[in-house]
Amino acid sequence: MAEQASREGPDDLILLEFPAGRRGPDGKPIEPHDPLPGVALVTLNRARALNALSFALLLQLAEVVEALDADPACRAIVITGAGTRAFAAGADVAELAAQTAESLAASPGFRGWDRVAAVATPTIAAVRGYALGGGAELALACDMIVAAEDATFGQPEINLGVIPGGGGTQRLARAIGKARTMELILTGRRVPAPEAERLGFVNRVVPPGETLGAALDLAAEVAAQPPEAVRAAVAAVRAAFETPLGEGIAVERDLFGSLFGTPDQEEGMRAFVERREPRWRAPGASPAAADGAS
Ligand code: CO8
Repeated sequence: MAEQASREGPDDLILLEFPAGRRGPDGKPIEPHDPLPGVALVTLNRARALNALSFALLLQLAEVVEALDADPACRAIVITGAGTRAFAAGADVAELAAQTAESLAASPGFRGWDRVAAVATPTIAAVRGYALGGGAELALACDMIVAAEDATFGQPEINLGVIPGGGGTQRLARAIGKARTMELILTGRRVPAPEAERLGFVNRVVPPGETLGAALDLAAEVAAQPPEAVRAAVAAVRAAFETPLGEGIAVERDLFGSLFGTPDQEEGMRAFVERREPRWRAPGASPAAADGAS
């Protein structure tokens, strides 16, 4: 997948642009294509249904994101929704309505959120419009969220007689605390982007047309950092959400130690001593390539 890849058939549930091209202020790709090295753009492509997350879409999403994760050329992944109205308005309610407890447990699509959350590559959600139910949960499964001023988050499942099932009760509680999470999940109230930013689960709020460009620029900044250190940092911070403090600190210490002897650590510290900028491996370059960087 190291070469530029893009799938743009109208029936594809997921579009992939890798490397993604830089966007102009209107969110459209700059011409000629200005690739952002190491950055992949994954688009949920069901705009007519407000990018509702059908099982088929979730499965394709997980497969595409995992394939990117396995590609050393990919250093950061941006996930967004097609169109301007929604990131994703939730799981596909028509499809959900026909499910049973057994069929849900057997469905591979159900694990889509966890599979996205589990990739080692940093992920950023670029959210315009509605991010509701499973859509909000998908954004929360990403490592960072860049939201448009017109973005709205919410867990409206209570209005359907169910509860969040894509990790929302857990990830939201860890992100903003029990009381706020209880309120949002028990009332189904929608949260506008500026409030989401104040609550602390959105990184930044930008004018709608600039959302994708801002997310891609953030991804490019991350993609330009030392790759092993980035993956270690991602794993360590995520551990804070999954382990008690003592265990998380042990995870951090192990990851810290594991970086010693890597090209990143050697180049980073050598550059500091030599009073120059570090030269990190370009996306796709082998670890050996960094040895010649000094
Ligand atoms: N599922 C299926 N179709 C949807 C969904 C959805 N979640 N959301 C919107 N659509 C479709 C509509 O049916 C409509 O299709 P059509 O034009 O063919 O009738 C089209 O998208 C446009 O939607 P609206 O006409 O409703 O647009 P409005 O602007 O009037 O309203 C809303 C926009 C407010 C976003 C409204 O569409 C809405 O309330 N959508 C549902 C939101 C919701 O309840 N989401 C939570 C779903 S449950 C969930 O996510 C559980 C996650 C865990 C599942 C784990 C199991 C796998």
